[in-house]
Amino acid sequence: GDFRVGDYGTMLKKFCEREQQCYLRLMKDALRPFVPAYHGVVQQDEEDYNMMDNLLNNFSTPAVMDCKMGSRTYLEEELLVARERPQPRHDMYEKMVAVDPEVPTAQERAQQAVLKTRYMQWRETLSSTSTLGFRIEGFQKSSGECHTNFKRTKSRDQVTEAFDSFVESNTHIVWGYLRWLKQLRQVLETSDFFRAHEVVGSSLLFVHDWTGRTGVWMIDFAKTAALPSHITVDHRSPWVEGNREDGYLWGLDNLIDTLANMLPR
Ligand code: 4IP
Ligand code: MN
Repeated sequence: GDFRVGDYGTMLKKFCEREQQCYLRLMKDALRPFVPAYHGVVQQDEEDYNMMDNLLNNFSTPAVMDCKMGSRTYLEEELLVARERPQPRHDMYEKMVAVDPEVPTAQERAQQAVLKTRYMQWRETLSSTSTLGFRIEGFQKSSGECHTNFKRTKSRDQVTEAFDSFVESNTHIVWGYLRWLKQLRQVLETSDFFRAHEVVGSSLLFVHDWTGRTGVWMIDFAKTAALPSHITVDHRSPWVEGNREDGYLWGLDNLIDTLANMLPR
């Protein structure tokens, strides 16, 4: 896969230059406490890797959840490429019909292939990405039990049910996560990095363990792109092609609301 275990409690992720640029900037940004510490590039078996802290280090048999943030999961530049040099994908067609054989159009059926942007848009509307600005990608409980079947988890009730299963109905853990998320939101609103980037396909990694310890970190910046200086985004406005909005804060607001509603009133 794309990951390896590094020495001294680090982890290695397949090198991506865009991601490296993000980590280098993030290490000097107000967001630093909310991302894994970055330790540069290392080589293993002739492959380059970005090296960072393993976020699970200070936990004991942790439970881990990945939530993909934002209302859009592909870059605007991918849309341009799809128009200029369309590359229909058979693998994505297969993934699509495995979930719902009725979805492909007659043309897609004939080609047995779909464009990546079409696939990504379909995944957005099938899940809570388009309605809440985030989606659950998967989680692993401390028992090791994995849950990754969330492609159709869309409504607030479905998302709540999944969160409840992840925290095993422990409101203390929900409370801990809420504190992290509210702090993150405050820092995002002041971050120079966040102001100047379109954050797409990035996840929040939720970690807790039986001691009651919790943590939330931003991960995966392979599709986080620096904005041209004349473009500003607020991360909440709806996306219209060209405005580069990613819906990140809109999603974070909804995530915070959804978790807050799990606490007893
Ligand atoms: C995946 O689809 C995810 O959307 C990946 O995004 C994306 O990778 C893959 O595109 C796509 O096949 P499923 O989750 O439905 O399997 P992410 O890495 O953010 O999870 P990138 O990062 O490349 O957009 P391909 O082109 O890598 O297959
Ligand atoms: Mn990716």
